[in-house]
Amino acid sequence: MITPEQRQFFEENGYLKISNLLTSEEVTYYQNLYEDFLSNRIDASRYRSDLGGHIDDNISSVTERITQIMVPSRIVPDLLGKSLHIKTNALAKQLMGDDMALDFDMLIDKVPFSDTPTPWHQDCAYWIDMPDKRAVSCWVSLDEAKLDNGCMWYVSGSHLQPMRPHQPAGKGGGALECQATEEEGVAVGLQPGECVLHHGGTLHYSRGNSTDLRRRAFITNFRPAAMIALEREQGYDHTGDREVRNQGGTPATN
Ligand SMILES: O=C(O)CCC(=O)C(=O)O
Repeated sequence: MITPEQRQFFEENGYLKISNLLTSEEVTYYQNLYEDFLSNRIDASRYRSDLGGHIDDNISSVTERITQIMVPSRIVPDLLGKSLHIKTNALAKQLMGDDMALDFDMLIDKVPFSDTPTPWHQDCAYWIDMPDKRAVSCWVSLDEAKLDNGCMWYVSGSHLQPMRPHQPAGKGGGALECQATEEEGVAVGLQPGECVLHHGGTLHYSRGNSTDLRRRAFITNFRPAAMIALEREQGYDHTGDREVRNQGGTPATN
Protein backbone atom coordinates (compact mmCIF):
# COMPACT_ATOMS: atom_id res chain seq x y z
CA MET A 1 0.00 0.00 0.00
CA ILE A 2 1.17 3.51 -0.84
CA THR A 3 0.62 5.88 2.09
CA PRO A 4 -0.65 9.45 1.55
CA GLU A 5 2.85 10.66 2.55
CA GLN A 6 4.49 8.46 -0.09
CA ARG A 7 2.05 9.65 -2.71
CA GLN A 8 2.78 13.26 -1.81
CA PHE A 9 6.54 12.58 -1.97
CA PHE A 10 6.13 11.09 -5.46
CA GLU A 11 3.99 13.96 -6.65
CA GLU A 12 6.51 16.55 -5.42
CA ASN A 13 9.76 14.79 -6.27
CA GLY A 14 8.89 12.58 -9.23
CA TYR A 15 10.38 9.42 -7.73
CA LEU A 16 9.71 7.11 -4.78
CA LYS A 17 11.59 4.19 -3.27
CA ILE A 18 9.55 1.12 -2.28
CA SER A 19 11.12 -1.40 0.08
CA ASN A 20 10.25 -5.10 0.23
CA LEU A 21 8.45 -5.30 -3.08
CA LEU A 22 9.56 -8.88 -3.77
CA THR A 23 10.27 -11.74 -1.37
CA SER A 24 13.67 -13.42 -1.57
CA GLU A 25 12.01 -16.43 -3.29
CA GLU A 26 10.53 -14.10 -5.88
CA VAL A 27 13.90 -12.41 -6.40
CA THR A 28 15.47 -15.83 -7.04
CA TYR A 29 12.75 -16.65 -9.58
CA TYR A 30 13.38 -13.40 -11.50
CA GLN A 31 17.18 -13.73 -11.28
CA ASN A 32 16.98 -17.21 -12.83
CA LEU A 33 14.64 -16.03 -15.57
CA TYR A 34 16.92 -13.04 -16.22
CA GLU A 35 19.88 -15.38 -16.76
CA ASP A 36 17.79 -17.35 -19.29
CA PHE A 37 17.23 -14.13 -21.24
CA LEU A 38 20.86 -12.98 -21.02
CA SER A 39 22.26 -16.36 -22.07
CA ASN A 40 19.76 -16.66 -24.96
CA ARG A 41 18.21 -19.82 -23.49
CA ILE A 42 15.13 -17.69 -24.03
CA ASP A 43 15.56 -16.14 -27.46
CA ALA A 44 14.93 -12.41 -27.24
CA SER A 45 17.37 -11.46 -30.00
CA ARG A 46 14.69 -9.51 -31.83
CA TYR A 47 14.23 -7.18 -28.87
CA ARG A 48 17.83 -7.03 -27.63
CA SER A 49 20.20 -4.10 -28.13
CA ASP A 50 23.08 -2.22 -26.55
CA LEU A 51 21.87 0.93 -24.84
CA GLY A 52 25.54 1.86 -24.46
CA GLY A 53 26.19 1.64 -28.20
CA HIS A 54 26.79 5.41 -28.31
CA ILE A 55 30.19 4.95 -26.64
CA ASP A 56 32.70 5.12 -29.44
CA ASP A 57 35.93 3.31 -28.54
CA ASN A 58 37.66 0.05 -29.30
CA ILE A 59 38.63 -0.92 -25.80
CA SER A 60 35.44 -2.57 -24.66
CA SER A 61 36.10 -5.97 -23.13
CA VAL A 62 32.36 -6.66 -23.03
CA THR A 63 30.13 -7.46 -25.98
CA GLU A 64 27.31 -5.23 -24.76
CA ARG A 65 27.96 -2.21 -22.58
CA ILE A 66 24.35 -1.91 -21.38
CA THR A 67 22.16 -4.85 -22.34
CA GLN A 68 18.57 -3.83 -23.00
CA ILE A 69 15.90 -6.43 -23.70
CA MET A 70 12.51 -4.97 -24.50
CA VAL A 71 9.11 -6.55 -23.78
CA PRO A 72 10.19 -9.74 -21.97
CA SER A 73 6.55 -10.41 -21.12
CA ARG A 74 5.74 -10.60 -24.82
CA ILE A 75 8.18 -13.51 -25.07
CA VAL A 76 7.16 -15.08 -21.74
CA PRO A 77 3.49 -14.07 -21.31
CA ASP A 78 3.27 -15.94 -17.98
CA LEU A 79 5.21 -12.99 -16.52
CA LEU A 80 2.05 -10.91 -16.70
CA GLY A 81 0.44 -13.05 -14.00
CA LYS A 82 3.48 -13.10 -11.70
CA SER A 83 4.25 -10.99 -8.66
CA LEU A 84 6.49 -8.30 -10.15
CA HIS A 85 3.92 -7.25 -12.75
CA ILE A 86 0.96 -7.58 -10.40
CA LYS A 87 2.60 -5.64 -7.55
CA THR A 88 4.03 -2.86 -9.71
CA ASN A 89 0.73 -2.41 -11.55
CA ALA A 90 -1.00 -2.08 -8.16
CA LEU A 91 1.54 0.62 -7.18
CA ALA A 92 0.96 2.47 -10.45
CA LYS A 93 -2.81 2.40 -9.91
CA GLN A 94 -2.48 3.68 -6.35
CA LEU A 95 -0.24 6.52 -7.46
CA MET A 96 -1.94 7.57 -10.68
CA GLY A 97 -5.38 5.97 -11.00
CA ASP A 98 -7.20 2.75 -11.80
CA ASP A 99 -6.80 3.17 -15.56
CA MET A 100 -3.01 2.64 -15.37
CA ALA A 101 -2.05 -0.40 -17.45
CA LEU A 102 1.19 -2.02 -18.58
CA ASP A 103 2.59 -0.26 -21.64
CA PHE A 104 5.90 -2.14 -21.82
CA ASP A 105 8.50 -3.89 -19.74
CA MET A 106 12.26 -4.25 -20.18
CA LEU A 107 15.44 -5.69 -18.72
CA ILE A 108 18.50 -3.46 -18.36
CA ASP A 109 21.72 -5.17 -17.31
CA LYS A 110 25.13 -3.66 -16.68
CA VAL A 111 27.66 -6.48 -16.51
CA PRO A 112 30.64 -6.16 -14.14
CA PHE A 113 33.28 -3.69 -15.30
CA SER A 114 31.20 -2.54 -18.28
CA ASP A 115 31.69 0.98 -16.96
CA THR A 116 29.05 2.69 -19.08
CA PRO A 117 26.75 5.34 -17.62
CA THR A 118 23.17 5.57 -18.81
CA PRO A 119 22.99 9.16 -20.10
CA TRP A 120 20.81 11.72 -18.29
CA HIS A 121 17.39 11.71 -19.91
CA GLN A 122 13.65 11.99 -19.41
CA ASP A 123 11.64 9.01 -20.65
CA CYS A 124 9.04 11.28 -22.26
CA ALA A 125 11.75 12.43 -24.70
CA TYR A 126 11.57 8.95 -26.25
CA TRP A 127 7.79 8.89 -26.57
CA ILE A 128 5.21 10.31 -28.92
CA ASP A 129 3.41 13.31 -27.46
CA MET A 130 0.28 12.23 -25.61
CA PRO A 131 -2.51 14.40 -24.19
CA ASP A 132 -2.49 12.49 -20.89
CA LYS A 133 1.06 12.65 -19.49
CA ARG A 134 0.55 10.23 -16.61
CA ALA A 135 3.28 7.56 -16.79
CA VAL A 136 5.26 5.70 -14.17
CA SER A 137 8.23 3.35 -14.43
CA CYS A 138 9.01 0.80 -11.74
CA TRP A 139 12.73 -0.02 -11.65
CA VAL A 140 12.97 -3.29 -9.72
CA SER A 141 16.46 -4.25 -8.61
CA LEU A 142 17.43 -7.93 -8.61
CA ASP A 143 20.81 -7.13 -7.03
CA GLU A 144 22.08 -4.63 -4.54
CA ALA A 145 22.23 -1.41 -6.55
CA LYS A 146 24.65 1.21 -5.29
CA LEU A 147 26.64 4.10 -6.64
CA ASP A 148 29.40 2.25 -8.42
CA ASN A 149 27.46 -0.60 -9.95
CA GLY A 150 24.86 1.80 -11.32
CA CYS A 151 21.97 2.64 -9.01
CA MET A 152 19.48 5.19 -10.30
CA TRP A 153 19.81 8.96 -9.79
CA TYR A 154 16.92 11.41 -10.09
CA VAL A 155 16.58 15.18 -10.34
CA SER A 156 13.91 15.94 -7.81
CA GLY A 157 10.93 17.88 -9.16
CA SER A 158 12.15 17.76 -12.76
CA HIS A 159 8.84 16.18 -13.86
CA LEU A 160 7.18 19.50 -12.97
CA GLN A 161 9.53 21.50 -15.21
CA PRO A 162 9.52 21.80 -19.02
CA MET A 163 11.28 18.88 -20.71
CA ARG A 164 14.96 19.61 -21.34
CA PRO A 165 16.24 19.47 -24.95
CA HIS A 166 17.48 15.98 -25.83
CA GLN A 167 19.86 14.78 -28.51
CA PRO A 168 21.33 11.42 -29.57
CA ALA A 169 23.95 10.42 -27.00
CA GLY A 170 26.46 9.44 -29.69
CA LYS A 171 26.80 8.01 -33.15
CA GLY A 172 25.74 4.44 -32.38
CA GLY A 173 22.86 3.01 -30.37
CA GLY A 174 19.56 4.70 -29.74
CA ALA A 175 20.18 6.47 -26.44
CA LEU A 176 19.18 10.08 -25.96
CA GLU A 177 20.79 12.51 -23.55
CA CYS A 178 20.24 15.95 -22.09
CA GLN A 179 22.27 18.28 -19.90
CA ALA A 180 22.28 17.46 -16.18
CA THR A 181 24.82 16.68 -13.46
CA GLU A 182 25.07 14.54 -10.35
CA GLU A 183 25.14 17.76 -8.29
CA GLU A 184 21.46 18.23 -9.20
CA GLY A 185 20.56 14.63 -8.47
CA VAL A 186 19.76 12.19 -5.68
CA ALA A 187 21.09 8.62 -5.79
CA VAL A 188 18.69 5.86 -4.74
CA GLY A 189 20.43 2.70 -3.53
CA LEU A 190 18.35 -0.47 -3.47
CA GLN A 191 18.52 -3.96 -2.01
CA PRO A 192 17.46 -6.96 -4.12
CA GLY A 193 13.66 -6.97 -4.38
CA GLU A 194 13.27 -3.24 -3.73
CA CYS A 195 12.15 -0.83 -6.41
CA VAL A 196 12.16 2.85 -7.24
CA LEU A 197 9.29 4.45 -9.15
CA HIS A 198 9.74 7.45 -11.41
CA HIS A 199 7.41 9.68 -13.37
CA GLY A 200 7.76 9.75 -17.17
CA GLY A 201 9.03 13.32 -16.92
CA THR A 202 11.62 12.77 -14.19
CA LEU A 203 15.21 13.34 -15.23
CA HIS A 204 17.36 10.30 -14.43
CA TYR A 205 20.67 8.57 -15.05
CA SER A 206 22.92 5.86 -13.65
CA ARG A 207 26.68 5.53 -13.39
CA GLY A 208 28.45 2.69 -15.15
CA ASN A 209 29.15 -0.55 -13.36
CA SER A 210 32.82 -0.22 -12.39
CA THR A 211 32.62 -3.12 -9.91
CA ASP A 212 32.63 -6.91 -10.02
CA LEU A 213 29.00 -6.91 -8.86
CA ARG A 214 25.90 -7.69 -10.88
CA ARG A 215 23.38 -4.92 -11.69
CA ARG A 216 20.20 -6.40 -13.08
CA ALA A 217 17.06 -4.27 -13.32
CA PHE A 218 13.58 -5.46 -14.34
CA ILE A 219 11.50 -2.46 -15.33
CA THR A 220 7.76 -2.13 -15.88
CA ASN A 221 6.13 0.98 -17.31
CA PHE A 222 2.49 1.95 -16.88
CA ARG A 223 0.27 4.62 -18.46
CA PRO A 224 -3.47 5.14 -18.99
CA ALA A 225 -5.05 2.38 -21.09
CA ALA A 226 -6.45 5.03 -23.47
CA MET A 227 -2.93 6.39 -24.12
CA ILE A 228 -1.61 2.89 -24.81
CA ALA A 229 -4.39 2.49 -27.39
CA LEU A 230 -3.35 5.82 -28.93
CA GLU A 231 0.28 4.68 -29.18
CA ARG A 232 -0.64 1.37 -30.78
CA GLU A 233 -2.90 3.14 -33.33
CA GLN A 234 0.23 5.04 -34.39
CA GLY A 235 2.27 1.82 -34.62
CA TYR A 236 4.30 2.61 -31.54
CA ASP A 237 4.87 -0.28 -29.15
CA HIS A 238 8.35 0.26 -27.66
CA THR A 239 9.85 -2.79 -29.36
CA GLY A 240 12.26 -0.76 -31.46
CA ASP A 241 11.23 -2.78 -34.49
CA ARG A 242 12.70 -1.05 -37.51
CA GLU A 243 9.27 -0.88 -39.13
CA VAL A 244 7.86 0.99 -36.16
CA ARG A 245 10.87 3.29 -35.83
CA ASN A 246 10.77 4.24 -39.49
CA GLN A 247 7.10 5.04 -39.36
CA GLY A 248 7.29 7.04 -36.19
CA GLY A 249 10.77 8.48 -36.51
CA THR A 250 11.26 7.29 -32.98
CA PRO A 251 14.94 7.30 -32.06
CA ALA A 252 15.06 4.51 -29.48
CA THR A 253 13.23 1.81 -27.69
CA ASN A 254 12.35 3.07 -24.22
O1 LIG B 1 18.86 1.10 -15.76
C1 LIG B 1 19.30 2.17 -16.17
O2 LIG B 1 20.49 2.48 -16.07
C2 LIG B 1 18.39 3.15 -16.86
C3 LIG B 1 16.96 2.88 -16.64
C4 LIG B 1 16.07 3.86 -17.30
O3 LIG B 1 16.48 4.77 -17.97
C5 LIG B 1 14.63 3.72 -17.10
O4 LIG B 1 14.18 2.79 -16.41
O5 LIG B 1 13.86 4.55 -17.64
